[in-house]
Amino acid sequence: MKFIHHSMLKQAAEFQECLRNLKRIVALVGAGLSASSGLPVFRGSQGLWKNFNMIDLATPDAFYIDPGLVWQFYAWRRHVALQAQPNAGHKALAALSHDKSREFLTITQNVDGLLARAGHRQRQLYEIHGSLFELRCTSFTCTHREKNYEDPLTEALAQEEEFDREADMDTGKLPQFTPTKELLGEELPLCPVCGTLMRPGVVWFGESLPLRALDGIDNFLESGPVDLILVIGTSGTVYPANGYVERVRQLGGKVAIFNTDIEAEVLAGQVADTWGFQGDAAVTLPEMLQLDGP
Ligand code: BJW
Ligand code: ZN
Repeated sequence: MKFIHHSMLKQAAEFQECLRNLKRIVALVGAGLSASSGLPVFRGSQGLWKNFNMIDLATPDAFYIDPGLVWQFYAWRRHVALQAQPNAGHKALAALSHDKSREFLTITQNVDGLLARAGHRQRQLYEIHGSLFELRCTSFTCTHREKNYEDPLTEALAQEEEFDREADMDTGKLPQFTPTKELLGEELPLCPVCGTLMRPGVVWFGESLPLRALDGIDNFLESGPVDLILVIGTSGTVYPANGYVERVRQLGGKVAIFNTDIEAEVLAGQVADTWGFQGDAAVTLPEMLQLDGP
């Protein structure tokens, strides 16, 4: 539609004009930023793993009931993330984190480690939902936690051979649903200190977020005006991450949304102090931050 196209160009020009003078910037990142690196998002038709709902698996209850199932889910996520490469969107944020003329902070809900691998400055990167590559002991009396990039984590957690779409199409084979195997305690990651079952170092529903990260973010928000929040590839459904958008608005900051799916009013430029850039964030973000070339 011509109208939308025109409005998008207008928003882009206005955003880039404004961006020059915006000195304190926050980015709030969600699964959509890693989508074009091949990592699935949580909500919507894609948010499935072997017919299980990804949201249901990211809970303490699921782990309590069937740690083997939940570990297979996370082993698969680790495997996919390790195979994936950071995209131009990750790199654009990484570049912004090195821009000495601004104060910048990224709050990421993603646990895939791709922003760090893109070279984002660690001190300005807050992984508020933890990391796929951190493991911690589930014993109440043991404090062991470790960084771990091994793939597979244990022999039993090795990924089955992936379905070779092209080869199998040639032979007329159909993809088959593999029932998830039952795993016993000894086949899962165990604590090297006390032998208890370990768990992924991520934040599940009902769990509290890492206090150090929340404090670091609060410090930034309280130590001066915030000019802009970039809201990238997130459905904004999860508390407390979603609260940062309103907080920045209340501090007088503007909002720029990068998503494949944006409300019509935002696209039409009818929401005050809000820009919307519809499309793959790996394309729109580097374009709007103008960091993709000379
Ligand atoms: C693209 C794109 C492309 C696609 N380019 N864009 C009522 C009952 C019980 C609890 C609560 C309640 N009300 C509130 C709560 C608290 C709860 C909560 O928020 N629940 C709501 C869902 C209702 N929050 C918590 O429990 C948090 N803890 C907490 O609050 O503690 C205190 C407390 C305890 C108990 C009660 C109340 C308070 C913890 C939240 C932890 C969330 N954890 C997960 C799993 C992490 C580990 C893992 O990765 O496995 O975090 S859930 C999952 O959602 C994951 C994500 O980080 C998070 C956000 O998802 P995200 O990133 O937004 O992804 P999607 O899929 O939702 O959206 C993708 C977006 O990208 C879409 O918009 C697409 O359009 C877009 N997109 N492709 C650009 N190429
Ligand atoms: Zn232990």
